[in-house]
Amino acid sequence: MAFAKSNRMPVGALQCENTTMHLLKANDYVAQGIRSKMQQQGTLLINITSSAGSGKTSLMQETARRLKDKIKMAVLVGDLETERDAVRIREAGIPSLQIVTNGVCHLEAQMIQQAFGHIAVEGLDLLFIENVGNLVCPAAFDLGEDYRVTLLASTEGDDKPKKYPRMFLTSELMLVSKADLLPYLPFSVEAAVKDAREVNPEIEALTISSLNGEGMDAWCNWLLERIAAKKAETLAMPAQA
Ligand SMILES: Nc1nc2c(ncn2[C@@H]2O[C@H](COP(=O)(O)OP(=O)(O)OP(=O)(O)O)[C@@H](O)[C@H]2O)c(=O)[nH]1
Ligand SMILES: [Mg+2]
Repeated sequence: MAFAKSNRMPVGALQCENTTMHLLKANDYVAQGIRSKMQQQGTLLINITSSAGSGKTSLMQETARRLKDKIKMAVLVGDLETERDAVRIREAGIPSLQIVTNGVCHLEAQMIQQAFGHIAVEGLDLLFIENVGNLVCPAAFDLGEDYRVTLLASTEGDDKPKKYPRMFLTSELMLVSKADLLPYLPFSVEAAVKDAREVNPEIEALTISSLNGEGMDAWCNWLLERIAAKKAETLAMPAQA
């Protein structure tokens, strides 16, 4: 007897759950290797996440313009297709490598590991990973980062932290981006920060605009403080035999 569509169980749900567990265990193992490599060389690793189009690449370009003469930095950037973001970042004056995921909606640690064979990361003070634009899947994959920074654009609506809680739960900093548009939109920064802190009481928040420069000094200082702390940690480590 045929079942009504609404009564059908999702096929394969349990198998999917197990597969994901194994995949994530393998991912975490590789991520730990990346973390220890970055620790050895004193490079701060930041994973930048957000929905598609929230301003990640624009932020990478603007950060490069402001910091490239002070520190050594590079960006790995993930997208389903095209080299466009890496080209934009290189035009801002720093090395960038595009990781084309061929349809995969997030970056995995093994992709970062492979990328290390194609871009010089030794001696960097700061390495950004611009993740694929997606507030869901990238939240599950540790890339060995020191900090996860999530952009929430004023154009997306202030209700997103509770709707996509895992991303905000696993982030240390939320950047409310496209702040130059706030006067024209029904977006409350206060409501977004309140929601994000109900999900993750520890999350820090800054309001930024890559277009008019608002909040960029605070963002660059946030980075420079953490770069200095990472260097100090590496210097304090016992020398390798
Ligand atoms: N008004 C305004 N527009 C911005 C700002 N930052 C980025 N944009 C615009 O938003 C659009 C998307 O910006 P991107 O930097 O490409 O966003 P993204 O998050 O890298 O996009 P994906 O990599 O495709 O997920 C572009 O048209 C940018 O010009 C900003 O601060 N203010
Ligand atoms: Mg981008």
